[in-house]
Amino acid sequence: MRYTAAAAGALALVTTAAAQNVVSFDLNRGLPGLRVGTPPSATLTRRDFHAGSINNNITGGGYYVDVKVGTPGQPITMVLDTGSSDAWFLSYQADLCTSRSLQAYYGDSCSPTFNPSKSSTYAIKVRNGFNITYLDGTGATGSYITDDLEINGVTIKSLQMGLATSVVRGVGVLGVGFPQNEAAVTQYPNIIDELADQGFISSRAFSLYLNDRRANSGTLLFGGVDAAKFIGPLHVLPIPKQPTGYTHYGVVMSSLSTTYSNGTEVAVSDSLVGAILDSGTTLSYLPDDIATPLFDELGVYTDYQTSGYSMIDCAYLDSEPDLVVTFGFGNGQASGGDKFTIAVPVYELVLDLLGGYSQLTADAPFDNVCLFGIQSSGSSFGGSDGTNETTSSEITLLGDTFLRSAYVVYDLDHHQIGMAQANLNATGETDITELTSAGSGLPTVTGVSAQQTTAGTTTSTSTRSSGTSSPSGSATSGNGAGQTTGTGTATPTPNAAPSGRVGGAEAFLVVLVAGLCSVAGGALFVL
Ligand SMILES: *[C@@H]1O[C@H](CO)[C@@H](O)[C@H](O)[C@H]1NC(C)=O
Ligand SMILES: *[C@@H]1O[C@H](CO)[C@@H](O)[C@H](O)[C@H]1NC(C)=O
Ligand SMILES: *[C@@H]1O[C@H](CO)[C@@H](O)[C@H](O)[C@H]1NC(C)=O
Ligand SMILES: *[C@@H]1O[C@H](CO)[C@@H](O)[C@H](O)[C@H]1NC(C)=O
Ligand SMILES: CC(=O)N[C@H]1CO[C@H](CO)[C@@H](O)[C@@H]1O
Repeated sequence: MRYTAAAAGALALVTTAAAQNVVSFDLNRGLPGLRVGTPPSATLTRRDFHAGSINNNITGGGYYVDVKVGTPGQPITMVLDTGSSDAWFLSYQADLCTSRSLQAYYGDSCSPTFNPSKSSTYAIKVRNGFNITYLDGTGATGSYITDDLEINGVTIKSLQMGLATSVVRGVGVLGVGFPQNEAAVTQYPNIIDELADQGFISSRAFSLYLNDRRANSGTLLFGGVDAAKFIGPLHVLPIPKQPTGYTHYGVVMSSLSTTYSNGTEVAVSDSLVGAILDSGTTLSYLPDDIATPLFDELGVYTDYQTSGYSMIDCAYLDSEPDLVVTFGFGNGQASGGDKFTIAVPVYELVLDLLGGYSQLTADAPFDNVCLFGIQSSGSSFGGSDGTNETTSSEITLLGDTFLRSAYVVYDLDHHQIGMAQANLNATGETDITELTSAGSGLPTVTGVSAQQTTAGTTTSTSTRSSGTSSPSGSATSGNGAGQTTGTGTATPTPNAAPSGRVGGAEAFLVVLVAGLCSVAGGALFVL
């Protein structure tokens, strides 16, 4: 079964100090069911092509968690998604899982399914009440149920989840977003709420470390932050509130640049935009006016004719190991958060997955064609009429291709994001600080002083910490020297952005989320 690649990794326990209320487990990286079968639509419009046919295949899959549902526990694998808020999995009766013709049609088969009649703790919550639609146009419908969910030896009792009976994709989703973004008519306590309510963690917060593209697994840590896995201080960004409340993990992105090995930095953008951190999206998406100059700088070619995908010369996999794309965040003020940068090596953005798609790559101006890890949201999420449409949604989604270079703390209680450059392939002891809901924000935590396993990659990021959002948290932890030294990455000029534009950024995020709702029925998810 093609799916087995996704479920291959075993759950691995990460040891944590016994006194701490944290729940940690490994994430497995792998391929979702490949979808190279007949596309759902005979006419390959750009959007259909993107969403319905080969997207999962060429983007290389997502990050998976292995859980058990019911009593006795039935093993289930789910995609971890910070961009949505419902946990759901496949019923053993799901249409896709029971129909060979549907499997052929969607080019996918099912991961392990759930049989409610074999669980003594199962109950129906809202019959036929589950209906989620993701940004890529796919979705799932079924019933909301309650049952026990076991993750890494911790059993959450009676968690509300979706049991899908109609799906187009053979794997469920573990949404860890704000409950306000649930697909349900009536909001309910989701997995983050229940972990806190049932006393497993002291704050509705978790940390995500996806790790190097070439590593097989990352770590999801509920209720804590691990200072061994990032470099320098953990920077704090407020999550902008939306008219409907806190719905997405959005932050203010304030600059984008490229930096060459000789130290030359080329500014690509200094616009303030609202960016959504979305682990359920394998690529990253920038608005056209930021993506286009970046593409020009790196010689990225866009296939406007068929797929809309942007592609890069595979030579970048090793020709320029020190070339980085630098993402700036915050505006140094309370409204926008600490000003700092995250450096993403260009080789992390070169995805060698297009081998089977020569029809897409024939016109590229280079011989070895790789998918670029950053796409324009204009070309990818545009209309669905198959024309060379102009941008209809200028969204900024930072997916796995960005998130692998960052360590990110999602704090739902304080409405804050903590972020720092990831210490890739971190080995050895963890250095975990428990997160609590007390205080006004995330604690001050400092990671290691430098990337621990490799030389050659420019990873220094810190510029300065804003005094304005200083949290009053208690714990301080870390085993490294606090200050990073600038070794050639971009140093955004403090106060370069006029303060008045922060409002613009937030307004943009409002528009952006509203736009997404109209496209996607409220849920944000692309695989
Ligand atoms: C699910 O919601 C979508 C969008 O609102 C709607 O088009 C569809 O008919 C719904 N499906 C079911 C089974 O209710
Ligand atoms: C991380 O480990 C992988 C192999 O597991 C290796 O290919 C990669 O170069 C390492 N990355 C760093 C930054 O050390
Ligand atoms: C640094 O390298 C880039 C890319 O190779 C080149 O365009 C630029 O002119 C170089 N700058 C200096 C000062 O050598
Ligand atoms: C589509 O739009 C792009 C960007 O404006 C342009 O470069 C390209 O030539 C257009 N392609 C077609 C087929 O019109
Ligand atoms: C990542 C991945 O599995 N890519 C595959 C996509 O499909 C083509 C054609 O079947 C394969 O050659 C790739 O290996």
